[in-house]
Amino acid sequence: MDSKRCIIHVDMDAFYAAVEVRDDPSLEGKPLVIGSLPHERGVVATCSYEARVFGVRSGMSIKQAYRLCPHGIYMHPNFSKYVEASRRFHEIWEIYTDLVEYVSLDEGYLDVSRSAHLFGGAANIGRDIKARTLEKVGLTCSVGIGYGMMSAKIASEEDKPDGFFEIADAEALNKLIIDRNVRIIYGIGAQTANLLEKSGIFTVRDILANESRVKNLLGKHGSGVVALANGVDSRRVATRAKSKSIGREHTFQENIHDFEYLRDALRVIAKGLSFKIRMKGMACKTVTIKVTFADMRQITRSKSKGKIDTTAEIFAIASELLDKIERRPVRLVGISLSGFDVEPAEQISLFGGSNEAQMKKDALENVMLRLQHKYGLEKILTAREKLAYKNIGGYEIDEDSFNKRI
Ligand code: DCP
Ligand code: MG
Repeated sequence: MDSKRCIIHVDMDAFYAAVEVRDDPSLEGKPLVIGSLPHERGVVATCSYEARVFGVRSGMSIKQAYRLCPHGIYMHPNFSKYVEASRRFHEIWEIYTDLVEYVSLDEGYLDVSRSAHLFGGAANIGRDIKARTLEKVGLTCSVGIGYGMMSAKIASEEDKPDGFFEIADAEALNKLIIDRNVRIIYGIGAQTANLLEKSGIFTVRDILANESRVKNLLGKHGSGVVALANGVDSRRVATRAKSKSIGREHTFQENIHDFEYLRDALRVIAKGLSFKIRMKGMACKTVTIKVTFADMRQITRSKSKGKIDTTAEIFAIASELLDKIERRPVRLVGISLSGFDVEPAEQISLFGGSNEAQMKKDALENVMLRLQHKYGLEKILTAREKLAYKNIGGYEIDEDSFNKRI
């Protein structure tokens, strides 16, 4: 399993400085230093690339920066602006996957292993993120695509600013970094690098030629470093804890007697839920429907199957469960999905496969999913769903509305 991991690392370019330039175009092309002012005590938070030419760097004392770049423009940071910008491009990232690790305001990892095929591949996602971020937030970023987290991060640094770089596999990584300083390896900081240098180990090549020595020198840290130097990188994108169940429900304005009407509501809910879990690259085992009758009595009915993720599958089960419920006036229906410890569907293969009809159906649903994503969920509905949508009177998608991300 897990043969093809696909990780994207995004890092904004000269982040604080870029926001200031965006908001005041007269700063464009100038050496801009964000941090303390030259007469204050303090450091450089960041600076524009024009200031970097003079040797100014993040973390440097502002006095030193001033010596290097006396004609620069010096400004205090405006944190609230950076937080707001960050919120906006995080929303763009979340279009493509829910597996996001937010490293800082301006940097994050996206695990798109399971969703890349929905968007025509990871490279397309990377290009899309760059274009949307520029268009919607007015900022450039650098995107790295890797087969693991370290390769993605190295890739994003490779072509900065406004970069785009891909490292397809361990071989490509090896080629790129073999003669670089050991500090390119994730987890090797100044101290570790020093220790290695004292043993004559300066480059990745030196690590590979001295694996057991490195392991001895670095103790339990050592085998991880050696593995990474060999391109073996299994670190996971650390997202917030996965939920045990995902559900949506709808309360009707008036009690419903017509079960066909309820079925329509379930159809719309099923669609939203399918969309949601498939975007996360998830599938579930159990579908539960919840019904609250007019007298407030509530019941749930569940059914489990091997692997469920499409609208049709969720709806079929929900509909079957609905049939078993006594026919009394209803004020609320909902569906929840659980049992996410199941491997999602394989990517659709264009080359054979035993069940061609099913594959075609899946392919169609994937196209739909992409369109929904692009245009908003409720705009792309099948005729039947359109009717259902209309029938239940503008069903409100829950707070995770996908439209807000468009
Ligand atoms: N930052 C800071 N102090 C530091 C380093 C960074 O306050 N010592 C802040 C300012 C940066 C932001 O964090 O704008 C992001 O840090 P990066 O290291 O990603 O640097 P930049 O985005 O500014 O530049 P780059 O284009 O190199 O990513
Ligand atoms: Mg940055």
